[in-house]
Amino acid sequence: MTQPTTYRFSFGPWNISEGADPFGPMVRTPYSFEEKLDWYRPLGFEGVQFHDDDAVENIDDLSAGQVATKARQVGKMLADRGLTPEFVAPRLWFDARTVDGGYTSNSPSDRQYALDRSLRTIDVARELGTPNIVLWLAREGSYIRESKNARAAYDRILDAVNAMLEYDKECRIWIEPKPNEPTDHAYVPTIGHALALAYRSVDPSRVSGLIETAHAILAGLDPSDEMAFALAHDKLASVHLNDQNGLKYDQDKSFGSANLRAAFNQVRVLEENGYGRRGEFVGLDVKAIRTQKQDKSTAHLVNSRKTFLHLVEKVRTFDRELERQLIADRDYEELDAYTLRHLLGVNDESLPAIEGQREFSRSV
Ligand code: 3MF
Ligand code: MG
Repeated sequence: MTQPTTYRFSFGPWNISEGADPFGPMVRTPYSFEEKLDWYRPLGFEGVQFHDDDAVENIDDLSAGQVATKARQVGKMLADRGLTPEFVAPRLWFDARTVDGGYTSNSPSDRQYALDRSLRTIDVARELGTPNIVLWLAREGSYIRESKNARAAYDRILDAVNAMLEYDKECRIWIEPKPNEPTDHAYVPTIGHALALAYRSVDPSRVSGLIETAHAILAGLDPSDEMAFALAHDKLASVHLNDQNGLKYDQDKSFGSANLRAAFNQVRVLEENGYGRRGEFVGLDVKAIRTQKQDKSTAHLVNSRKTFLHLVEKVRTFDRELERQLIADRDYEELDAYTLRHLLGVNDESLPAIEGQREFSRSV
């Protein structure tokens, strides 16, 4: 029998946030980057996810040499704490030159900025000690359909991916699809789109996907099925587990908070397909809710990690023989009911003990 997977967890420094939203300011004071790094191990996390400027502040104002020096220093800060850099993502949605998008901007000089910045991100990743680059294509979309040529946009995204692959023969690109927000519609909304781009690239073996629960839900899709699709292509490089209560702004709720059963199914698909056995991290892209007090700024991370591990236990204790029988009998109604009982941690025998139910069972 193969050993059970020991899961490793990761998050990014932005996941310890201060509660600002479009309607109000911060409600907690920021912790320094070093303070955040000090928390990883005690909270049960080993992997650190970065935006390029999480690692190297003011990256656009520094020379290539300065960027490399700073990134090496951060790499040392990680090593000192027993932490692993998981990936670096170019933050292509903040600068004035990315107002109309990065790779798909209508301005050639802005597109050039986006590419230059992405190559700089690869330098940061190399110095930090990871080959992995995440592309969350934040503004690669439009608010007004007629303002951009969607067909050209796909070519431009592909050109950027290819230029990155050619710039560094070791780097790996993980596309994190999201269907909307901040743009109206994004050009790479689902994992299917991301992997189609991967196969068209100059080196498909180095391009794969990162699936975020909330992003799949916003696309109207089941996150576990999206994960299964990527796993079937051996292209699930990482995950951003969280939760999302319907079609709203991107909520980044704690994992399992809105739909425990969907969370169970994500864990099920990961566990059944050996996700994590080759070192893949369980990433949690969860946000502290605005009402949290300062000293509880990390509870959402701890809770999400615990929920994941409880659900691993639920997957491992699922009655496989019963499942096999019910599927063979095509009794999906009972499979549904068994799944709910299993998640509730109850069995049918416990029902008569509930007052009122006793009356009910006697009367029928
Ligand atoms: C946006 C996201 C982002 C990305 C991050 C890394 C704030 O919806 O999920 O997190 O995950 O920028 O690519
Ligand atoms: Mg994310």
